[in-house]
Amino acid sequence: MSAGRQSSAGPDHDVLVIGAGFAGLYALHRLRTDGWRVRVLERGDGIGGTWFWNRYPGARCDVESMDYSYSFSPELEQDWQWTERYPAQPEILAYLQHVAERFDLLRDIELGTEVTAAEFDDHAALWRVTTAAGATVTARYVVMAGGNLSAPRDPDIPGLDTFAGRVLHTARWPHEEPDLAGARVGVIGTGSSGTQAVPVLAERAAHLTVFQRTANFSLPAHNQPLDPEVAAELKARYRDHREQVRYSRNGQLRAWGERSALEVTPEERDKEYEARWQVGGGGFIGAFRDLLADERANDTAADFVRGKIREIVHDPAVAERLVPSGFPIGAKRVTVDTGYYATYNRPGVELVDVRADPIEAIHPGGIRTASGDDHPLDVLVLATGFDAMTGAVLAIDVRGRDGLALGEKWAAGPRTYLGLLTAGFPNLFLITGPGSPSVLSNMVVSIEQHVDWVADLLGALGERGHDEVEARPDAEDRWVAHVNELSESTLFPRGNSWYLGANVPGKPRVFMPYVGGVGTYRRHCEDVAAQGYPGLTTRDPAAR
Ligand code: N01
Repeated sequence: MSAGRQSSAGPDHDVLVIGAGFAGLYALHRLRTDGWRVRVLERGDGIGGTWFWNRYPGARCDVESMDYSYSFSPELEQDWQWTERYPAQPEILAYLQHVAERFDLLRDIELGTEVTAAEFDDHAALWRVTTAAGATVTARYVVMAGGNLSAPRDPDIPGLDTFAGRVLHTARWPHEEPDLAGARVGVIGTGSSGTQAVPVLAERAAHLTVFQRTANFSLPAHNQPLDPEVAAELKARYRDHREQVRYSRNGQLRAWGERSALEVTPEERDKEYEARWQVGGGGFIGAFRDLLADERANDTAADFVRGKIREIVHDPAVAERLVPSGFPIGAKRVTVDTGYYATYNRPGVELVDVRADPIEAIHPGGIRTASGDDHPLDVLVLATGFDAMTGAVLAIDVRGRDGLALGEKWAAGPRTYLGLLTAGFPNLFLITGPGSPSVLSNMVVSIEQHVDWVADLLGALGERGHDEVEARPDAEDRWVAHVNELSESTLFPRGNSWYLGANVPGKPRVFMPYVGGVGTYRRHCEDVAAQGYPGLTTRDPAAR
């Protein structure tokens, strides 16, 4: 379908896309194919978004490679050969580079261009976007494609800036790999990034100290080379597979258990858990239908993983420190690792429980804890996470109708319609925004769905001869209530997770992703479009 450009006069561009990761690249391709004049602004010096920045040792996706890839081009998906079951960061980045070259995207991307402000001009119905270099560009529409996990957080620990050695954040890892040979390395943080980095850092460093505040549940990836026969078999039915994935629960075809964990015998339960543990990956959490809904059911899965930790880790005292407690498995994102727990059996690897013995200060030579223990370090790795879901958008001073600041509108938590638009901010689209499945899904599947929905909406607007679109406040209120109601029926809000904003002091505690599932959500969005977008108001330029 070709919407065609709306006007050659007026704004500099029809659409400005902010971010050149998976979302921005596909947005550029799709919208440009539809005939719009599109420009992408990217703060990094290269494309790839998350996969440009997060190049720490061990960085790997926890979605299988043949699913963590675009589906929009049957030729692309046939031509590209993944080499491992779970793709490592360099391979994903190479894939995105290939996509950018293959679809001639680079000519419309401005690298090293950080957007600092975006203001809607009510009178002209266009966005005025300002960059850190002080340039201003205008566009009719803005697509926020900056990602859900792209505003890294440094820990608020006294003395961090006094450390004499090198400080590295997993999400700002240097392009030239640091030489850690002979170094005493400390890692703060044991979420997905820390859990992936620790086993590799342990191999490279002379001594590794891991500072753990919350023990997390981690599942083995069982990563392996991708069997060419398995890949060929999937490629033979890729189209059909992709269609099923689009209507699946989380953008991956997993076997979701239909039974309750409480209606089977303990032996049957453990057999199922063991089978899934051996397969590897996040599918473990789908073993029974109620693991994320019923605390007693959840306890059975949590206990199984606790047993595994005690089995793997030789020193019982270390094992006990690694055993998570106090929150349901899955309420904080489970991590998927390669040899994480076994790393603590290596000589020269130390685990410090900083909940029991909090970090008091970082000093030039290392880290001192409240008990007075001192940990001398040459390199400090921060795996301390992100201001998730809203951080990247709110880092930009976004002002909508009548100068309303997005930060002000979202002061008590993000409010969106479908996770795609927010009332008072016309012609602004959020790709995988809060209130959509986003981080609870295979991001590539959700990104393609959002970009296609926005592109179809712009096409429909063009057909109406309109060039302004905005979420209706009543539709937004209903959507926010629906998203909240769904999350309250699960165990998700019981973890102090970044899903809730709990990792950022002062951030409102609102469970941000939509938990109803990718397929259900997609059908809802399709219905909205089929009904002519009843939750949106559109405007005719002649009325201005
Ligand atoms: O960040 P996190 P992440 N003192 O927020 C600790 C995706 N991802 O970068 O739990 C001491 O999960 C903090 O402790 P606590 C994935 O969605 C995917 O690891 O707050 N510790 C926690 O242990 C993931 O969930 C992949 O008590 C401090 C850690 O730092 C998301 O990104 C790979 C502290 C932060 O963990 C974020 O993961 C990587 C302090 N002051 C990331 N401040 C894959 O696809 C924070 N912490 C596999």
